Amino acid sequence: MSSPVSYRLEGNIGVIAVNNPPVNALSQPVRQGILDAITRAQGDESAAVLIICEGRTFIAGADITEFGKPFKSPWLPELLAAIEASSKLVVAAIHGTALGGGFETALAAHYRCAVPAAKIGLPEVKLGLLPGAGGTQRTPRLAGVRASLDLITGGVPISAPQGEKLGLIDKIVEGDLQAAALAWISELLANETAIRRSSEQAVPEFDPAIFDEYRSQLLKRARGQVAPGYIVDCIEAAASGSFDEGMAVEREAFTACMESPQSAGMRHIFFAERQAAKVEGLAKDTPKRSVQSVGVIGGGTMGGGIAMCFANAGITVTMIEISDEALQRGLAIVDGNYAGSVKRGKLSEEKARSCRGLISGSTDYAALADVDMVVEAVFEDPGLKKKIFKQLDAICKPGAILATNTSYQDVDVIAAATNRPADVIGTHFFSPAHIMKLLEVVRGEKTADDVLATVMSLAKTIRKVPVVSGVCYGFIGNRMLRPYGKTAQLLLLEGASPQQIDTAMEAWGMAMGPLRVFDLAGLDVGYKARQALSDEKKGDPKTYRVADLLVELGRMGQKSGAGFYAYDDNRKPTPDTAVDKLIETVADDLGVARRKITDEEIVDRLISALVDEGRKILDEGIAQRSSDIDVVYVYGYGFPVSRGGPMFYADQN
Ligand code: T1G
Repeated sequence: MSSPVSYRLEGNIGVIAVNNPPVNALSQPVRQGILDAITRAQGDESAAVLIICEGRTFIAGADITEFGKPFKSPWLPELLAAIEASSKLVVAAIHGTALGGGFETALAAHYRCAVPAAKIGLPEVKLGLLPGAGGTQRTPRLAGVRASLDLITGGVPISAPQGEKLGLIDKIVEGDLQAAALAWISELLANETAIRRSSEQAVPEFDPAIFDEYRSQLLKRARGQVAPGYIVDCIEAAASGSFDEGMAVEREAFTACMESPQSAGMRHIFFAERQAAKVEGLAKDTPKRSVQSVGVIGGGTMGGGIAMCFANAGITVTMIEISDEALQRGLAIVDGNYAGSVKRGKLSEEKARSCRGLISGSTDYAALADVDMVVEAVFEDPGLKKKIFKQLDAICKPGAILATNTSYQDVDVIAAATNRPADVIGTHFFSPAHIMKLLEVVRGEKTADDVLATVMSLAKTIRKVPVVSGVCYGFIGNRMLRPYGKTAQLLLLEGASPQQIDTAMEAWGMAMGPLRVFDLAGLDVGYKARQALSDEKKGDPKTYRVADLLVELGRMGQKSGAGFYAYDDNRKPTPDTAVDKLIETVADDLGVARRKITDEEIVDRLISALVDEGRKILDEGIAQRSSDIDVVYVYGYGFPVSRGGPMFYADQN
């Protein structure tokens, strides 16, 4: 099999070209090919060496698929040492995203050039790792301590121009990268530019207090994560000792992270997210419909957020409301969200203005006659949804995709209200829709393949993480939330307080404990749903009596200032003895003996409730694969990514 790395002379410059699609990952053949090429260059007539990549990006990292398997030489740090030791000038030319081991390879070169649109970064921390090939040692020597701490503990790529400002990129080149890089190398040679090895540079001056300052910051920002602390240790070693000593510290820290369950969980989610975007049995080349304009029915919190998702991706949006007053309220929600995004630095003023300019409104469905897709986002009233879909069926052009943003309703029943069930699909966004990344794509019985393929692709365009679900009550996430919530109610009656349950789950890693989640969502939501059910359908009163009594006392949760907790004006939760007394009374009424319950039991029973329902969802074919369920819970329900999702966690423990 031919090597993914080629070597040739362009004049007096040796060109090492990597061609390992899709992202030029540093697989063993790539590492071997680069090593062979740099070794060959030492003895040939080249005066300098260029490392460049074909395809869409410079090397995007070590080959993550090799992790956890027996190691095969050459070892990346050794390869990078050979590049840096080259007796001939070595230049890396960057396009696309030079990430992780890819950027470490560029750092081992003596100089780096990049096109303006290129990005560089060391995102290993997002995999529960740290740069394991000198990134924690070379970066501080070029960019200084603080920038390195920010770049490596944050793991967020930066632009090439930002990299140039930090001293990580030496030249931004325009036009054809290879031609510009070769011209620049010739210039360097003509100027007899000295070889500069980053490992030999001294770390620029820094305040030694920065390391402990950073460690205390991480206690909050990276709660429970292992890798960030190690990263600080490595950068501190770079700043206080020799390169070789620092490399030894980095090696030990990298091994510790690689062997951690956290990294296994985070790597699992990395691949699970990409796997979820693939629909079994759907041909990769299924034609997709063009979606350049979208209608959003409903200008509430969800409708406003959904409108922004599309506008932020450059798609024009028409928001429909029942009256001008409701429409103005809806557009005001959008304005408020954009102002918030600008205030938080998520969007520039200019970007916010251009996106907002793509959203218009109407109270007349006729405004939707030419849109390519409609997302219905009214409240969960099945009769109203069916009425709306009848109207859409009559008004929208043939081929328009009709999507419902329902959390629970039967998409097939909604589709049956139209004469075009093949064009109907569920798109379950999560609140706040312009921030939450998960999108459950609910495939109806008659949903056409091209409609599904279009929406799965569109999800990526609007920067969502799509997961396909079949039709059932609550789809994947909310269906699993029901036994989870019921178990929480039982634990309350059996003796655990709301704050004990929530504190135990948040200490375990959940972003928010179950009772705080229900207070946030509103206890009246479940109450209304239960009112529509017969006693038999409601199930065991132990699983809902407390919540119902709270609602009947006007305690709907955060929105009413009290639910399982009392809330101050800033919505800060405080345990409420009135709730404790109510729980005790209900336990007594229902004959539930109370006892001391350990945090371990709380975690075990609540996670088991999720996993057991997840297994049923898999058995029924509602979810395609167990890793899809993990993606749903990590991206939609605050499950800790370091534990890999409920199904992965259950398999590991
Ligand atoms: N290894 C193996 N496969 C990878 C890969 C990698 N590093 N990165 C991407 N892929 C696959 C991915 O699974 C998908 O496969 C396809 O490429 C397209 O990816 C020693 C230890 C580069 C920004 O963390 O962030 O280096 O599904 O869908 O949206 O210190 O991929 O098509 O079969 O994501 O255009 C550090 C991870 C590794 C970068 C492109 N590097 N990758 O995004 O495409 S650890 C990373 C990404 C390391 C060193 C350490 C993104 C991307 P398939 P995609 P994209």
